[in-house]
This record gives sequence, structure tokens and C-alpha cells, in this order.
Amino acid sequence: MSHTNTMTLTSHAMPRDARIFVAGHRGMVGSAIVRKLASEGYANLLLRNSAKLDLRNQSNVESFFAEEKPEYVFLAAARVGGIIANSTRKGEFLYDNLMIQTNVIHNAYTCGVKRLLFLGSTCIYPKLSPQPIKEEYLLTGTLEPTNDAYAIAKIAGIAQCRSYNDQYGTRFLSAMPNNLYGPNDNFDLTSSHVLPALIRKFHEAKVAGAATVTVWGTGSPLREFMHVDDLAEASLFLMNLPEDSYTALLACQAAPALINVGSGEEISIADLARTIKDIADFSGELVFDTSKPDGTPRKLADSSRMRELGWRHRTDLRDGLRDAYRWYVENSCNQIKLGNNL
Ligand code: GFB
Repeated sequence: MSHTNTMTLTSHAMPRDARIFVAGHRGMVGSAIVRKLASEGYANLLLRNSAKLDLRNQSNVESFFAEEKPEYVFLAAARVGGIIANSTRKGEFLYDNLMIQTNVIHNAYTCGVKRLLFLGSTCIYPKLSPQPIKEEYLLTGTLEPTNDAYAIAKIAGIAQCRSYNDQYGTRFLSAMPNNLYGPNDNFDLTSSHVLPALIRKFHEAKVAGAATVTVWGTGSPLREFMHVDDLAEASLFLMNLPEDSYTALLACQAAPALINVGSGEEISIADLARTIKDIADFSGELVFDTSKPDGTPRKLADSSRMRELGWRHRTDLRDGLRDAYRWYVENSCNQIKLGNNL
């Protein structure tokens, strides 16, 4: 925790009583946004779980917007998952994400939502993009095949926000975070991302007195990680940007209405595994299963636009990993759940 994100303290586009819809509020990202909104005094939050409101259903979403009339929307609902879920369930990742975002973004337009923040991931950028990845590299090369269905859906969402801004004058912004972790992460080993998977694997191996833990792939890919509370803070920061800064982001010629939100904290999968091994106090060995895919070799976001606006992440990776490990141990009995934020 090293600095103050001053702009969040001095200007607020969203009044404290604004009607704010957090789509996907039970997922890791949505729940972090709800915590942050609540801590800042926003009391008029519109929250629906998927049993009450299936965001893939056009008429349900239409009725919800017509009845509740949200003024601001954080679109954190998505079908998400790690490398194996992404590569083996492409139909679900494409269909669910396209349906959710199409319905929410369209109804945000028809109901006159003032600002909408659409969240995706840095896997939307080309597999072999120059590093660090600037927003304008979108659609300049071939996607990583293990997550191309998810990426294509998210790119469609970015295009929808841009197209609606152009044609209808909406003020919708897309933010692309790097690999996130934190409370309410998905710890199911078949569908989770690497960080929660390793936390669970090392903890269970320690408890069982196992000799080894298996890490997928070669361990050489680099990933940039950020605590989800930092993304939640960035999301409010963007939603509360003063009008001129927000307008400049939407109008940015190189990459309109698109901004990266990263920490710059990059680490190889092997080093991540060693760090979590340490934190979990596991004394056995690592085994690399190279029959599993590595995915993209590197995806370090260039987050200089966020920094120029005055935002920086707060949580150092090692501190964040310790917190995430503690959270898992305290919640592991009831938090092993399936991988989606619907
Ligand atoms: O986090 P992860 O599943 O997804 O995997 P991506 C990152 C790297 O960690 C890959 C390795 O090289 C994995 O092979 N890895 C090692 C493991 N051990 C494990 C393990 O036990 N579980 C998992 N899951 N990985 C996803 C995309 O890409 O990242 C999504 O598929 C999204 O679309 C998300 O962008 C943020 O970082 O490769």
C-alpha cells in the first residue's frame, strides 16, 4: 500500500444515491466492486443473482432495466475460467459472454444509462503482441488459440460499446485487467486460473503430506497478476472520472473507449509456484506436466493511460498472495465452487 489515488477522493461522477447495477455481483470481480462501492457509501445497489435474473435471456434483461432504471452499470458478469476451461468449453464461453454483454449493453443504451464499464481481460490482445501491450494493439494479430472464443466474445463487447458510443452517443467504456486473484476466486481445479489452483494444490499437498505438486505446462510463461480489490478501486476510479477525462478516454483516437488496468507485476509460472509453495510452507517438490498447455508466452499490459490519469495498483504481489492464501484456508470448506460469475 504505497500511495493515494487522489482523483477518487476529489471528484465523483456518481452521486452516493445513484442507482448502480453491478452485473455479476457474486463473482470475484463483481463482489469486490460491491465491497468497494459499499465502503464508499453507495447505498442504492441493484443486485440480482443468476437464479433471479438470467442475463443471457433478452426479455428478462429488458424487464429488469425497464423496472429498475439503473443509472450506472458495472458489467462484471461473464463466463470465465482458466486455460483448460477456456479451451475445452469454447461454445459456452462464446455463447454466454455474447448473450450477457449484448443484452446488458443494449438495454443500458435503451434505458439511458449514464456510464457503463465493461470488464474483460488482456487475453483479447494478439498472442504474440509486442510487450508491454498497448490498447491500440487490439486486432493487430492472431489470438491465443486456448482462449480465442472468450477473447472474440469480449472483443465483440468492446466493439458494441464503441459502436453504440458512435451511433447513439452513449458513454460506455471497456477496461481490460490482467490476471486477477483474491476473495471469492474459483478454486475448482478443472476450471480455475493458475493462482487459485496453485494455492489449493499446495495447501492440500501440505495437509496430506504429499511429496510433490504438479504444475501445468513448462512453467516458463509470464503472467501479470493483480489483486481484485485493486481492480475494484480502478473500476470506481474510472466510473467517477471527471467528464473531460472520461470524454477524452472515449474519444482517444488510437483506441477509443478502451483502457488497460494492470499492476506491472509480472512473474513466471514457475516462480509463482515457488512463491506459493513458500507461503503455504510445503516442503515437497514441483513437477511440471508439459502435456498441459502453456498458453500465451507473455501478456504484460501497458497501463500507462491509467497511471497518467493518476491511478496505480496498491497491493504488492507477495502481500496479495499471503492474503489470498489466508482467505482460501479460512473459506476453503464452503468456497469450492464452479467457475462462473453469472
Ligand atoms: O491462469 P491460466 O489458467 O490462464 O494459466 P491464462 C496460466 C498459466 O499457468 C498457463 C499454467 O501456462 C498454465 O498452463 N498453470 C500451471 C496452470 N499450473 C496450473 C494449474 O494448476 N491450473 C491452471 N489453470 N493453470 C486465461 C485465459 O489464460 O487467463 C482467459 O484462458 C483469461 O481467457 C484469463 O484471459 C485471465 O493466463 O493462460
